[in-house]
This record gives sequence, structure tokens and C-alpha cells, in this order.
Amino acid sequence: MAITLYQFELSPYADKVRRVMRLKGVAFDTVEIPVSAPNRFKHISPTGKFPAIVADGATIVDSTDICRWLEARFPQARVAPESPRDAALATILEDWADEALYFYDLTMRNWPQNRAWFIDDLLHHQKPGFTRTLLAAVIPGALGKATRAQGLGRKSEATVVADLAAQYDALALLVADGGWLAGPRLSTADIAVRAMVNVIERAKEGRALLEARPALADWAKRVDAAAPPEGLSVTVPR
Ligand SMILES: N[C@@H](CCC(=O)N[C@@H](CS)C(=O)NCC(=O)O)C(=O)O
Repeated sequence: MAITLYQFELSPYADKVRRVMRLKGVAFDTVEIPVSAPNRFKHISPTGKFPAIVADGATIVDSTDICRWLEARFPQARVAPESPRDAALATILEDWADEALYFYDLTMRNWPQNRAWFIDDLLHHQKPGFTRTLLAAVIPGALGKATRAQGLGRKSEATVVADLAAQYDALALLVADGGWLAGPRLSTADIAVRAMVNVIERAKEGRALLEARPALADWAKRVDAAAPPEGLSVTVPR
């Protein structure tokens, strides 16, 4: 089956989908959505959000729905927990990663000290020139508006870091025994949370929070070993 992933490469949602496909040994091609003209791909994703996959004529939009579809279509290397309780927890944790942790990424990486790297990531595939310069100038304002509307963008940097520290403490506790977030094996909960923690590491404050929690840092390494972040052409410098 030919599968094409339409993605922004640096998006944690695309990372999540790629990890699941690699784990399952599913072959796929990628199409990079140009940040300057995502509307050219409205026929693939009418919401304008990516990732989306096209597989044998079917189009699936939203990383969570894509992972569900992959799990049903390719049952090898299961990423949905077996027990209904673990599956329920994984559903909630995946959505928490996608809808809550994501805003820590947007907020923290848009802080002045992290912004240059953030813009480089977002415009990784954009050729130098007028359009790139224009995007680099308008993106911080647009993202700031989004994070202020959500709420985190109105908090002080110290408060955001303290809020995230509490979330990381909770995660670290869940994996302190060397296990996984939802049940006895790796699941979509681990992959979705790891994809977000991975981009949050690209803010120096986020990296410090992870490094200060050995159990969480160890879990991150274990997720990466099982479901590697391949297809990401940039890494976090150590
Ligand atoms: N819930 C969606 C979120 C996807 C999402 O927000 N993707 C961002 C890139 S990280 C996007 O497409 N942004 C373009 C836009 O909002 O117009 C998923 O899980 O796939």
C-alpha cells in the first residue's frame, strides 16, 4: 500500500506519526507542506492542519486519527494498550500531549531567547529570500496571539516554567519504575508525549527541566530507542 505523509517536518505531530509508522515497519513517502503556501494543500487537509496521510485513495487528517487508522490497518507492533483502562489512559494522555503540552512548546520557544532557533526550525525548508524574511517577521506575532488566546502566553516565564515543572514531575513519577505511561508496554501515550517533550527540549528551559529528572530523561531515551525520531533532519545539540 502506498502511503504519503503530508507534513511540516519539524511538527511534533508529524514526528508522532512517523515514529508509529517506523515502529510498525510501514513504508511511506513524505511531502513537505510549504509554510509560505499551506493553502495549496487544502484539497488534502480542508482544515489546513497537518499531518495528513493519503493511503490508497483515503485521506486521514489529524495525528491521533492517523495513528488509530495505522493501528487498525497494521496491527503488528501494537501501540494501543490492550486493557480498556490503559487504553482509556492512553487516549487522555495523547490528547493532553497534543492539546496542552503543545502550548508549552509554542509559548516557550517563542520567548526572545529561544526565538531564533524556533524560526529556523519552522522555516527549515524555506529558501532564503524575501518570503522567508517576511515569514520570520510575522510568525512570532501570530504565535504570540495564539498562545495569549490560549492563556499560557499571558503568564510570566517563571510561572510557565513552574507549571511545566509540575507536569514533568508527574510524568517522571509515572515512569519512575522504568515502565511506560499507560500500561505494561510502549503505547501512543508515550509516543505522543515524547514527540512534544522532544520539541520542548529545543527551548533551553525545557531541556533543563528534562535533564533535572533522570527518570524522565531515561524514559525519553527508551521511547527513542523503541520508536526513533527518524525523518527529523535536525537534532537537539548537547
Ligand atoms: N490535532 C492536530 C494538530 C495539528 C497541528 O496543529 N499542526 C500544525 C503544525 S505543528 C499546523 O498544521 N498548523 C497550521 C495551521 O494551524 O494553520 C494533529 O494532531 O494532527
